[in-house]
Amino acid sequence: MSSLQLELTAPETLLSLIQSLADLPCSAIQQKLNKYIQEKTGAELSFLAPILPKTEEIVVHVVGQKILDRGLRFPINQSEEYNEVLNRVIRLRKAIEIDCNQLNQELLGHLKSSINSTSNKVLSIPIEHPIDQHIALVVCINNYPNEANAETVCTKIVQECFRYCLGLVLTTLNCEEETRLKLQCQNLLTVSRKLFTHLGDLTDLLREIMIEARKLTNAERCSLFLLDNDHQELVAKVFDGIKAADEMRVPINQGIAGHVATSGNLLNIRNAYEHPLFYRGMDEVTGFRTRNILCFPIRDETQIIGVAQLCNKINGLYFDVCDEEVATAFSIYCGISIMHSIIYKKIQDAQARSKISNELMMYHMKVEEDAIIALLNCKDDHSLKDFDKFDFCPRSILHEHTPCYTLRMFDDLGLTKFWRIQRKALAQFILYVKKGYRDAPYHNWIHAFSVAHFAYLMIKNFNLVANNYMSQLQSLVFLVSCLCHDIDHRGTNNSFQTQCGTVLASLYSSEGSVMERHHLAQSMCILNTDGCNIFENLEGDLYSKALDLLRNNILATDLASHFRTMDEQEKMLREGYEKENPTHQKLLHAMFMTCCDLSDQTKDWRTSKKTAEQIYDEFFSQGDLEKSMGTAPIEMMDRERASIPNLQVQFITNLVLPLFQNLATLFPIAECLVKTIKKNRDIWKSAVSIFHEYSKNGIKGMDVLLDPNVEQQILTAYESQTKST
Ligand code: 7OY
Ligand code: ZN
Repeated sequence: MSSLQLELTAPETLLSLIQSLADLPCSAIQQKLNKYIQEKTGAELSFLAPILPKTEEIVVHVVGQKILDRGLRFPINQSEEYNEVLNRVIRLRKAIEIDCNQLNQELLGHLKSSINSTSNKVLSIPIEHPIDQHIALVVCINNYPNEANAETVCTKIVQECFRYCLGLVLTTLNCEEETRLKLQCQNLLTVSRKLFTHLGDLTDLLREIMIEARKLTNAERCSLFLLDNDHQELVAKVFDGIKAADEMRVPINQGIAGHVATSGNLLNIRNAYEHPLFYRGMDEVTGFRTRNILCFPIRDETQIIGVAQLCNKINGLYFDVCDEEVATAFSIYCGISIMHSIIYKKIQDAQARSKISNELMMYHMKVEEDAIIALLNCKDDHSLKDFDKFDFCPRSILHEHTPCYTLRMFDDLGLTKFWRIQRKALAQFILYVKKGYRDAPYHNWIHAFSVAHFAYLMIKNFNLVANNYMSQLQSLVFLVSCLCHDIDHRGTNNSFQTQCGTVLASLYSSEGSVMERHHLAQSMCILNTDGCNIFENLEGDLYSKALDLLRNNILATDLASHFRTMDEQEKMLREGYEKENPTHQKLLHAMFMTCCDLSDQTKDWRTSKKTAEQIYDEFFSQGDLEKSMGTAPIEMMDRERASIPNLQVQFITNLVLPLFQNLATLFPIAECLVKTIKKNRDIWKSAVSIFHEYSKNGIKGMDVLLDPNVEQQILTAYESQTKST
């Protein structure tokens, strides 16, 4: 190169330059441009320093012909001298000549290795973006010819070159920045997947987090602190990949980590020893020399839960904006996975606690060995005739004899023998189930016993097993289901649980049938108790089949479920029951369960009345409870408003009667049940006007029901009714 040309470059020269740039990666483009500029201006070295508008940093990728391992990034708003110069160049839109030593250290290192001369002049030339004022490119040239107007000529040459090439350079740069971001995202996703496989153990997870954080940012060391809000301290459980012998605690207002924890802002410290918050003590003890630090907060959805601290950028002077970006994104994954891990641990603890309290409960529920022996030795000397007839009333059995009669039902149906059930396990199971019932007015053990008795009656009188309406397994589970179906009932219904947000509702309300799911869970709990598992001997898939049947049966006792399937049941009976059809079986068994549950209405009038007393006692207690909580109970549960005989007539007409009429279409001998139900309903009908008279005198339904004189009045009214029709 002889001397600088003042005149403009021939268009062909620039056009062929552009042509040679087509479809090259950005680094190659920069190499060609540098070569062109060096040749044209006689500069010893030149490089492009594009300013990224988003992050306001300068990135140098190529110096002369040398492609750097990684882009040198430095923010233009940082108060280093070189930046001052750059800022002036950008602000004044004017080329400025400076001394080499004013350059950024790291950049200077690269320049020094590429130039021979000792002259250290640097010319920074702004390249203006034609549209967006903010984007400018700066090209620096070192050691250009020492001529009077060299500065102006160089600036002209460079600016002219970029009038043609800027668009191409910017587009390629943008494209490469996008690619970098895409890779960064992919990296983060891979890392997050890794983090989510370590949720089981928080220490494991924290160690993994540190390893990944170091890899992502190329850091020498990493420490992680969790915030202990109660003590206002930062706790390092794992320190730099090595499990600390003792957890290290730092007050929240101390040091760099403390500052980040309290301010919530990321801190990128280029020179640790110059930073006022840096504590040298640690380095002095460990012999490690901290050069720079990238420290960032880790949050859950609302607050800061910890701080991560990265030390010493490997193959770089300090952490750049890219590292800051990665750290910020990474910290989000950390926060989520740490929170998940903590919640996971809490769940496990809760499960363990629940298991322990279950064991405790079972321990205190424990039935005495003597009671089991007594039950096993009980004789049918209080033998009852007609125990297996539909008009037998199980409520008439002495309460202390009920376990013995329960055992007798299993024996009488041949279930104990067929399934080779250990008598001791069965006796213990029965006593546990009995203990599982509370003494609610209606939903107590006697209800369970009478429901089971009706199942026994159906199996026996309809000959369900021999007539292929049921398998031996279904028959066994049917009886067991009835015994268990209301276990631990609290005398309040499902809508009460949901409305009051009881613990049971929080467990089951999303699935519906809150109480029934609880009855099932309690039954499973007893089955899982030592010595109680009467299904223990069931082989192969019979055990899980039994549990499945138990579940279907108990859930079917929710009247809401009955109302949902009623139409289907009727359709099935209209179109003909198919014994081998599993859907039909399930529908029929559900119907059987409802029949058993409402079977009190198939007994004599005294039973129907006694049942009503208990049910309204329970209903009105719930109503009182609701009133005390400030909500209005439904009429049926409001002792001030409920008209008992009317409710009974409706209940029997709309629910009980159709149910048993359906039963009788399949089993004609059930016709006697329908007859009794109708009679009970008619007696309740006769009671309507009597209750009405009393209510005129301000006497409430419950008091009328319990009045011994009323019983005779009702029957008299009924008899005169039947005579007249
Ligand atoms: N006889 C009964 C129940 C009145 C054998 C329950 C109700 C109650 C009424 C609609 C629904 C209910 C109503 C059983 C028996 C047992 C029925 C569920 C109840 N005579 N009730 N009753 N159930 O919720 F119109 F409480 F478990 Cl009166
Ligand atoms: Zn029940």
